[in-house]
Amino acid sequence: MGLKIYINGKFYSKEDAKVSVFDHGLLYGDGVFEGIRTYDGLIFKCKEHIDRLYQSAHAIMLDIPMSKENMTEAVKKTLRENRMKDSYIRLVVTRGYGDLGLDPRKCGKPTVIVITDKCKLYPQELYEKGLEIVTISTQRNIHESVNPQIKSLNYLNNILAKVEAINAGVEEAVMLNSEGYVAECTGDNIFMIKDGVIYTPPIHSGVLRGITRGAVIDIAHLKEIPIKEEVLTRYDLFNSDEMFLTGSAAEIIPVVRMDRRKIGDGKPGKMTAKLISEFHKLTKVDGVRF
Ligand code: PXG
Repeated sequence: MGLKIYINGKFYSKEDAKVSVFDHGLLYGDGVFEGIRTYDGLIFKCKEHIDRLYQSAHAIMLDIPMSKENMTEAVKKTLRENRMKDSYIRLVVTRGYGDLGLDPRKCGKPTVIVITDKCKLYPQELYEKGLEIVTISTQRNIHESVNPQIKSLNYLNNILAKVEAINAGVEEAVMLNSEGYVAECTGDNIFMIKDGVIYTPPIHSGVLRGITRGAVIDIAHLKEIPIKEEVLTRYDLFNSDEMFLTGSAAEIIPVVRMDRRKIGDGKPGKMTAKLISEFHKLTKVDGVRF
């Protein structure tokens, strides 16, 4: 049995799962999405992801034509249909079928898509050896134009940054905000540790309020590890003892080099390892069964 993809209440094979060329999700990137993980039959931080999807939609005045409960059911149903216990879910809501103009009023009904796939983490080797990252020149979107909190289908800001990272021969990029302070990576939040304190940029630095970021903050509080949301510069990162990135796909991944500077002793740090192990414990309990 092949993969089944949910579109507007029906299941389609991978080959038949298609949307119209008049869908404003395609024409303008007009829509929102979520990336969610499941671990051994549990949807990790399910409520948080569903809530964020509806908040993104609300911010762009997109009325999702179903309740949060029904959306959660659609996700569960898709997971059961595909018999996947450990997977990556892509939940997409587009403005829907319209005409060639921008006007969202021309779009009759949003398109709701649920795709489940195998988890696509970075190669295991990078979790063991740590990642190298570079600062790139594409600034993170400013909140007055496209707020980084909106997980919209328009990810060109992040893709341009990713292209710069790839051109530099590495996998991830540090994006700065318009004031030159550290914001986040292309699909991950950024953290550093200095003298036993964990630091991450505050939301007003122009970052997505990552759900994995939130989980790390919760773990730190629970384990009584000091954690601060503080405006950070590249200098702070260069001189940190440990660094790591967080995201639903990447989970927690250590960073060992940034802009050719060694971070700490150039190996994944001990506190990072502790956080990774606590995070894995959390994925076993914090979720909704499907
Ligand atoms: N920042 C940005 C800009 C993101 O898009 C994160 C941080 C991490 O947030 P969560 O809630 O996942 O902890 C994201 C989300 C991918 C992929 O396939 C990942 C994201 C977005 C798009 C694609 O790796 N991460």
